Amino acid sequence: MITNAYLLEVMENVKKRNQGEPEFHQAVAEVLESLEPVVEKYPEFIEKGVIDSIVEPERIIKFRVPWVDDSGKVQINRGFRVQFNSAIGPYKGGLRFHPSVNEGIIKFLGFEQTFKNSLTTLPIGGGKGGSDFDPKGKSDGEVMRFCQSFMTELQKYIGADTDVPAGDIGVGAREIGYLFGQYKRLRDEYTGVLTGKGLTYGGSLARKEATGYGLCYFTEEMLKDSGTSFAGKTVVVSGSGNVAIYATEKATTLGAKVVAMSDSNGYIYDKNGIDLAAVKAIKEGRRGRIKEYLDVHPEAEYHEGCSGIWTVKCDIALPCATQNEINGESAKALVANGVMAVAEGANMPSTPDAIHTFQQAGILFGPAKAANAGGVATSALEMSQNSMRLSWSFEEVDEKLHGIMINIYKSASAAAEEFGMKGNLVAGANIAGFLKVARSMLAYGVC
Ligand code: NDP
Ligand code: 2IT
Repeated sequence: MITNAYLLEVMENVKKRNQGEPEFHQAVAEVLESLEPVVEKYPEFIEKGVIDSIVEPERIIKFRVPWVDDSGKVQINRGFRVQFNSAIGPYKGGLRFHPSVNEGIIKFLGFEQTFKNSLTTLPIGGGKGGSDFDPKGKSDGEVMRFCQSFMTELQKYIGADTDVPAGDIGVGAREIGYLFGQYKRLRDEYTGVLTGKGLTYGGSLARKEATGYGLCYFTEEMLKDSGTSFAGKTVVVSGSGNVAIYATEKATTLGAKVVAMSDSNGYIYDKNGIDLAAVKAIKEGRRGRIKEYLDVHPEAEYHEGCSGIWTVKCDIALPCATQNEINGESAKALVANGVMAVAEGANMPSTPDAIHTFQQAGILFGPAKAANAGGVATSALEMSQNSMRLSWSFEEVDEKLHGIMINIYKSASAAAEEFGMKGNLVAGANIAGFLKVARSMLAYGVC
């Protein structure tokens, strides 16, 4: 709960000016609450307008995306790019293609991205974009025509030193290929304007793995501080996309057994441990449904509905699907089943109620901004390699990623302790991420 009168007023203004955008309100409320002790110590952040400014995106771009489907019919989607904050570097953040996308969702993601990117210590500002286009069930040709139309408009606003998009839900290697190809064609330049590119055209080794691996590196640090590790632990991972697959891979390498994964239709439970090669074949290979796991492993179980996955008993839960996928009730079920750590691979997957439940129960909780920052950190490493026109080995990038995740854990822990909330990584990540951005904004004067 926010109690500071000024911050309460800022929150009321955000609600008034951004009506009908509950996810954005949720993201802002959490950060403002964490900042109470910060503005007490540094009143200049209020006096110089930094707080008022940081909740307002620098620029919102919204556009029509017309494309022609396989039957010859014209389809119209909406495209968005929210350039939230460029205080510490060019806007950086993914593109999400999902039917649920709207301005409020992109705003919440861009806002969170600003603090996440700051935590990486790399010079990247915050942005996010996407469309309500649904790639599910579309042919490659349809996805290509959509991506080309989307980029035809977006290219006016982005650039390697201005704004560098990447993937998110529904945007993977295939989409980035179509988007980069169209940018190159229209602008006649070959620069690192997108990250998550294919390895033959400027992509970085280990970018594909980075969010999931980084999530496990972060979780490992949380566990280490409590005198334990992944070894021998039972893990539940929601989702079965990019983040979920590589979180499962790394958790397994670190000695854990992942017993459940999901998609938006349902979840699989395999008491013997998930066969990740089978999941990759279904999801990365043929874009199938998680239910098809049973074709290869009939001894496993499939349950309709994705939220049931939180009733599976586990030591560690890694939500890697989407926002608000763990509500208060699911959090209670996890706690009742003895979960010891929850770390967020997805953006804002836990509702405020769920976070409260975990914190009250004394469970280790790694918030998204910190725990899933490995993806964007490695994107920034891809930008560096593109600028230098060279490429690092997988091991080099992975080692840098590992170091960055350890450092994020340390700075979030240290900030929590410094501001009197030891062990509260939600507050610690918000504060540590905020300070670098806010100090830069102060340096610029009114901005
Ligand atoms: P993908 O598109 O690769 O996978 C998304 C997965 O989540 C799929 O299994 C999908 O199931 C499931 N999912 C999506 N929407 C819903 C929903 N409304 N309810 C239930 N399940 C859903 O995306 P990513 O793995 O890239 O992204 C997953 C999360 O991680 C997102 O929150 C994203 O913002 C976050 N993230 C991603 C990063 C990256 O580098 N890619 C970096 C940091 C965070 P289905 O196939 O049925 O839709
Ligand atoms: O939410 C995220 O951090 C991402 N989707 C990755 C963004 C990026 O620019 O790599």
